[in-house]
Amino acid sequence: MANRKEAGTDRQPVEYGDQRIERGQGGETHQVASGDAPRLTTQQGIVVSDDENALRAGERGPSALEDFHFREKIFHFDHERIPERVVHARGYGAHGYFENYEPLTDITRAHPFSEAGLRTPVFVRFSTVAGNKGSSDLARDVRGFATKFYTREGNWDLVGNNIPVFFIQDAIKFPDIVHAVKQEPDRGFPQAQSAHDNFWDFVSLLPESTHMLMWIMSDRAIPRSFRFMEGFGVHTFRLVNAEGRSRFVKFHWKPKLGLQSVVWNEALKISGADPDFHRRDLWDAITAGDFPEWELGLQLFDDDFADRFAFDILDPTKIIPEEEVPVRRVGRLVLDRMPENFFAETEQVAFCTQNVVPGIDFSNDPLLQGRNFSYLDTQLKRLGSPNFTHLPVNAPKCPIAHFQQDGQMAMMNPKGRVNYEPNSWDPPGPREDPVAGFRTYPDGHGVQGDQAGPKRRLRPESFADHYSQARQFFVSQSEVEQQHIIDAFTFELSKCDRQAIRTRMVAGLRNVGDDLACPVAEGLGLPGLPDPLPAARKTVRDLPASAALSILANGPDSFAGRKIGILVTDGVDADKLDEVKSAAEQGKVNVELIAPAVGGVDDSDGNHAPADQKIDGGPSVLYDAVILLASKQGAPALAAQPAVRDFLADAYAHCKFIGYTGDASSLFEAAGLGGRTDDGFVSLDEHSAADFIARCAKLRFWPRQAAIAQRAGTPTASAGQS
Ligand code: HDE
Repeated sequence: MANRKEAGTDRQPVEYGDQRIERGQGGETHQVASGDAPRLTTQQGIVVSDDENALRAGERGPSALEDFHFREKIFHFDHERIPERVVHARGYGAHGYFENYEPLTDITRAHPFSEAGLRTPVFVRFSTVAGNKGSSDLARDVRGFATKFYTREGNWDLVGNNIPVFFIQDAIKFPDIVHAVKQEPDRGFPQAQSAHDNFWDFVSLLPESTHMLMWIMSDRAIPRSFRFMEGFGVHTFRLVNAEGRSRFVKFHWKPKLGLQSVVWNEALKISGADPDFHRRDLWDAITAGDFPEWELGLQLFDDDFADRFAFDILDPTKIIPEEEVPVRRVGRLVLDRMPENFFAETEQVAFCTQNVVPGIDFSNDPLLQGRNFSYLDTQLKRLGSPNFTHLPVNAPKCPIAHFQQDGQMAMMNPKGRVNYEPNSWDPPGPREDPVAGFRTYPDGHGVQGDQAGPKRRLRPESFADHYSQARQFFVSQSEVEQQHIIDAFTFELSKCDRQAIRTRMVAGLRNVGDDLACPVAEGLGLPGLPDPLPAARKTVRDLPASAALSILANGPDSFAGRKIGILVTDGVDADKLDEVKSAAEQGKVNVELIAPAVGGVDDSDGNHAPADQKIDGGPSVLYDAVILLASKQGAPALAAQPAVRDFLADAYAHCKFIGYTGDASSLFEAAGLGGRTDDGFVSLDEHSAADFIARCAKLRFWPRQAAIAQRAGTPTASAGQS
């Protein structure tokens, strides 16, 4: 019984600022509750005396099973993870609101569209599709754009993507496309990449995927950030007004900042330099009060249009060109608040395509119909209980009353005796309302009328044209963008081991056009051009180009919201630096200082300027444009650093605008750019910083791309046109 010590008696106080710290006999640090710091407890509320040492029989003896604090802590930790989403595992969310511009009651009775200026709270989650939860933001992939509207008549989930079409026409193929794109099952890699045999094997055997392939091989699949991409509901939906009249609708989100993407080589490097590039961008913008906005657009059409449109409006591999049905902008989405806890909100948010409210209804798109089963089902797997709607992020913000009860983690439990209906109790509990309630649109005429018939597994013939809109997409791109598509096909197929897969894919691309297939075949070094794959329908080659499909035709008219990296050294010209900073502030452009040490530099006036990045932590791929303000004495040391040479060589290769002062221009030589300067290089001795920023509104100096390709002698879009 001797030697028994009381908790805490073997600790010594340590001086450490104003914190109460004690040092244990093994040298471990104990932070003790004092001042504002509350006392640490277990989940059961028992105050903890020691969180550094488990209970042991003797100082060096075995641990005791009765240590409930240790066991509870480890038990909870062991169960911290929930299954990641089978697709769209990596995502990032934010809160905000949808503000309606004008009443749309003639079109829909959905509450968010009922009044001008009405705000409906929303939660939006952006995501990549194929990668696991910890993968890079910059994977070449579709981006999810899922919006939960907490309307006064229940939750409406618009679970869309940043690409308006999909790979498949029938939900039954979804497990196949997802298996094919995710890591191969024997080796467990590659993840977050479509550049592997299984993916290309599958899609080269699935002609209906061709249109979507065009989009994901375009720069749409490597957006600059979530703030600069469009969103699409993809399927045709219905809007229904109070009189029961219905119209078809396709939903669009248009970013206020215009469209912008990175280039592929940049994406590869960003993945290394900052795999969280997109989530950081959203976090930075929202926490700085620069709230991203999108406008909601509707393409509205009726049965007559559906009947005469060249493609089936139920086919999710087709768009309706904006030139044929204009997009009417009806409101704006503003994201203005980050979640307080990533797990509670972004991870646990459960979107379900089946969540529609009165005034919105489904079409018979077979993909949408299949999704309506899948999303509810997957939430049970992920969140572990049918009560996932009790979680605050999923709970509707309107009255809820029903007789569903119990289950794991039931937190909102009905009171009283009655839990069924009909009943004769008083109070009776909730009852149905045939007027205010959701009523399915009695779809039964026009193209939709064909739905009834014998039960068969039959794809409609009207879904059989797989190539015409793929071609339309290609011809709608600028030359720069066509080149990127060619490069992307060539890159991805080069990662396939099997020559037969590469060849089959090129054979499929021949149905899109030889202006695409030839340079890809040449880039792959195929021995010859394969015969085109037999097509179910001949490609319509003269569908008109649509400007809405090009990223470059839909860029911004200013550089606002973008970021400039400024390379500085000791002795940086204080006036120039001030000028750049204030021009950037005026233009709502963000800047970061990149210096030899993160501690910063002393400028020419002897003032200290702290840096945001050390040079190798701030490569130019993280910026939309760069400025070189190295001083005459600082430039030679910079020129000797490989990271600085990469900084410049990459900024050049990625066609960025480069501002510089004469003192810093010696760096060009070091980066191998001597004699290569073009109009994308802007001397800040001759031009003002404001002028530089105004030029940057073009985002990139694209003529450089052709000049680089010409020097390298790489196959180009024009190769197949000869
Ligand atoms: Fe999804 N999809 N999907 N999908 N999808 C999921 O639901 C599914 C499709 C989309 O941020 C899953 O909660 C099927 C098209 C987004 O939480 C799952 C089919 C479009 C998100 C599922 C599709 C999407 C998902 C996995 C073919 C664009 C992320 C986790 C019929 C219009 C939502 C989850 C978030 C997530 C099934 C096709 C968009 C398994 C069966 C087309 C944005 O239910």
